[in-house]
Amino acid sequence: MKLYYSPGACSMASHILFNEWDIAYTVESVDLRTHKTEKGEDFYKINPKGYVPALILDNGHTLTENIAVLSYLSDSKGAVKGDRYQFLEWLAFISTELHKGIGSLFGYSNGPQEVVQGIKDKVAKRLNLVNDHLAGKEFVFGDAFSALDAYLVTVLNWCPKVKVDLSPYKYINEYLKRMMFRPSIQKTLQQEGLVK
Ligand SMILES: N[C@@H](CCC(=O)N[C@@H](CS)C(=O)NCC(=O)O)C(=O)O
Repeated sequence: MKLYYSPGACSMASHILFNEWDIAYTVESVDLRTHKTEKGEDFYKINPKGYVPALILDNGHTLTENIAVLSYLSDSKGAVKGDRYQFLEWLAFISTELHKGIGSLFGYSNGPQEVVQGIKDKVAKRLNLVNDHLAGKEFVFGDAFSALDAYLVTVLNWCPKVKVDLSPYKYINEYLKRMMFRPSIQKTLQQEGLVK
């Protein structure tokens, strides 16, 4: 399998899973401003959508969209342990509410303050739900690390950069601290050049 990624972007969730589950993989980075890959290819020719993640499967097919890519990786490892629909519910929530909510703040750093505040207020409501959910839990879903943790850690990692204050969320902070000790996460952060 080959993953097209950009350092620290949502594609990092898949990268974490490769390391967590010892999946054989290669990666190639994409410059999301020029849409050129590390090898100088036009990324639009690989993924006409122009965004990461794009996962090239061993059968040559290209899979995009985090919900599909993370479900595929989870299924290939038989890693959805528990109610599949609850798993999908969380995956959709992280993708459409958190990823798209927090992620949209990157584009608005100099945007109108009322727009920025409106997005932040909505994100805060979603983070409150996550915080309550994590009370007394080690992982987002069930009793093992899953794609949901890989994805949640990836999007929470953006918060300081877009000035979303995580200090009010006790359980999220404790969770993040634990997750940051995880070898698969440390390794991925290093491979993507985000820590030394
Ligand atoms: N709907 C896609 C969105 C993926 C996405 O937002 N990718 C961002 C990085 S986190 C990106 O590549 N943005 C560059 C662009 O849109 O051109 C998914 O859920 O996988």
